[in-house]
Amino acid sequence: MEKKAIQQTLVLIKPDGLKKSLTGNVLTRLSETKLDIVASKIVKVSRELAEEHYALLKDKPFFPDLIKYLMGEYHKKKVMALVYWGEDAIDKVRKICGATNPEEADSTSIRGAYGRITTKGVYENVIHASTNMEEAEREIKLWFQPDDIISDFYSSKVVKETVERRVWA
Ligand code: IDP
Ligand code: MG
Repeated sequence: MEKKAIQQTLVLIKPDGLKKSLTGNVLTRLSETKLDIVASKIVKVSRELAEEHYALLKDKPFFPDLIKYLMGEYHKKKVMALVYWGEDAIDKVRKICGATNPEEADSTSIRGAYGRITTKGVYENVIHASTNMEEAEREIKLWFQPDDIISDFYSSKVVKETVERRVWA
């Protein structure tokens, strides 16, 4: 049998998922994959981050609404970001997510079970998952810094910086 690749993939539980209290359900579904979670955090998504994340879709007619959706303007201003790691991670996670259009997604998939299309035509489909290894690398590096991830799959370096940052008072 062909050897399956060890991969990492970015998962986002989108603002509709958080608003509808679906975090537990989504994580339970994803746990069926037996993949490892190697990073996770709650993020307040800026316009820059949303636009960078969906940069490949910037010419689509639904892009402005998609950015507002990811920023949480229709739900809650937060997203849960995770990195899953393991054998065939990208396809395993995409399969449980289901098709992009929640009306077409298999009803046993996360998007089929919990997604909807709004009257404005936005696909509120609860979850994002990377489509291929290049996209996964770009997206993981966009959402996480090296020290946020407990596994070293991308090379990193140490730099000395004097930047202002917030610390506990
Ligand atoms: P994916 O999330 O299944 O990878 P993409 O084509 O990368 O699908 O689209 C990113 C997101 O943009 C989708 O998850 C969905 O929220 C939204 N989207 C994609 N296609 C449409 C569309 O035709 N109308 C409205 N929203 C869309
Ligand atoms: Mg995509």
